[in-house]
Amino acid sequence: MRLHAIETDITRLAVDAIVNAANTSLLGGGGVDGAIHRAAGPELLRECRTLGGCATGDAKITGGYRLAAKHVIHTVGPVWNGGASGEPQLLASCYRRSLELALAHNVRSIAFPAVSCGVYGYPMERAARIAVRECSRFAQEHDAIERITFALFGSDALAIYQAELAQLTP
Ligand code: AR6
Repeated sequence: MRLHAIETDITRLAVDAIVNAANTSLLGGGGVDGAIHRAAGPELLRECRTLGGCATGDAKITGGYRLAAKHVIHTVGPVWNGGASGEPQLLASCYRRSLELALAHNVRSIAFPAVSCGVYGYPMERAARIAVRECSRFAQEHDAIERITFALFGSDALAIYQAELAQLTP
């Protein structure tokens, strides 16, 4: 399977790119964003300052600096507000835009956290369905993306993603 889910700290993964669940400023924050900036070192923030922020649903790419990953793809997920404010479309766009950037930068292995599922409050089941659907579609259309890892915190998140992945037809 080119798509798989594991329970891990995403900052430890030696993949071509890890995805950051950032905010529109791209200047750091808590959660996975804080962990990525701590592990990558201050050079990451320096590069982020040059990017002019990022719109919700879009993504931007930087170097990985002190991370094992070569690149960080910063995407901005929607804040959950009940689901009728375009949240599903914006979250789907995060995955697609991240994968388009990956393709453009010869990234063959990429790891995603559960974008929007922390302080942004997106329900994990709904987010996992979108993440798996978008990544699966993209991988089918683009052979250059060899491996997509969902790097998750907690056994509950892992079980939810594994249930989604199990529904994909081989
Ligand atoms: N590795 C993998 N997953 C992680 C890690 C890690 N090291 N740390 C947290 N998670 P969140 P959001 C999980 O809140 O909801 C930031 O302040 C976490 O358990 O990091 O998109 C940004 O600057 C959760 O399941 O991102 C924004 O302001 C998931 O990653 C805002 O938070 C995402 O949680 C973005 O909120």
